[in-house]
Amino acid sequence: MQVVTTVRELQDYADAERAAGRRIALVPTMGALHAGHLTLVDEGRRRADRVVVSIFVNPTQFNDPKDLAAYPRTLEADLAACEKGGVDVVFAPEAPELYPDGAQTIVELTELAKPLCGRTRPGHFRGVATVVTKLLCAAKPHVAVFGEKDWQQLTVVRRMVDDLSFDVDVIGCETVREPDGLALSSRNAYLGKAERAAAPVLQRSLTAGADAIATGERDPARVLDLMTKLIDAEPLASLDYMAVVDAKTLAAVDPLAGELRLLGAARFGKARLIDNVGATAR
Ligand code: PAJ
Repeated sequence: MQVVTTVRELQDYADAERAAGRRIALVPTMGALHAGHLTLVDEGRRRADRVVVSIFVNPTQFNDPKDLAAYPRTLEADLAACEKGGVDVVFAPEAPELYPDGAQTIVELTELAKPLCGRTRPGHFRGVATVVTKLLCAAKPHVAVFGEKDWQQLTVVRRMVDDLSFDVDVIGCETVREPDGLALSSRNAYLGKAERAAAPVLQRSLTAGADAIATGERDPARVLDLMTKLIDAEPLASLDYMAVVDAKTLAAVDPLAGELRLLGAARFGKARLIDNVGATAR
């Protein structure tokens, strides 16, 4: 496994692999790798000949400097996990490599970045879209693999790739969960014992909403009310948002119809956790 830190080296690698007729998969991450990230690596290996994992705690997507400072950095363990997972190249640049002095180009989505996490985290998706653009230009992948865990991010990336005609297939992978339903997340490390025990309420409430839709509920307000009440009943949870929206456009749907996504965010102590599940209303 190679570790490269400059865009030039990664582009040279990509050019050589492409010239040899090999397909490249990119798995963008911020490190602190867990089993969720590693399923993306597995998917990349299934779909390409070479897997590149980027590890970069992207400063521009953190709207809170304290959150950026506290974000777990575990490069040694991450490299070992990548090696074990069959990764070919880890791209681990320092910030000035991706944001050189004088950089002023940003990528911004006008609508998809506004609701849900965009409301609580202004500028977050601008940072995500900008860094993912840079990573695609650096790794020149045939496929880029993302988790459904960050549904709005996946939606933003798909839209951006279409809008900018990036020649890459975006693949979404199912959320990997703990046995009690909690979605794996680097931020779970912030949970105290009682908060950890309380945190699965987020997935339980989303699933309760999806079940209501599956059994015929078509009023989004009633689904929202049901989900919100479950979160409110957990004293250690503080609700950020709950929503039921069109899975692709993230727009409100009333009455509920078609492919839907139920998304939620809540704080448990220092950790702000997000999750989502799908539902279909026919
Ligand atoms: P990060 O939070 O490190 O996540 C990297 C990728 O792993 C994302 O595509 C995310 O959706 C996926 N992922 C996280 N937890 C998962 C789980 N439990 N199951 C399946 N996939 C999971 O998302 C980012 O980094 C950044 O915003 C990034 C795209 C790298 C841009 O900086």
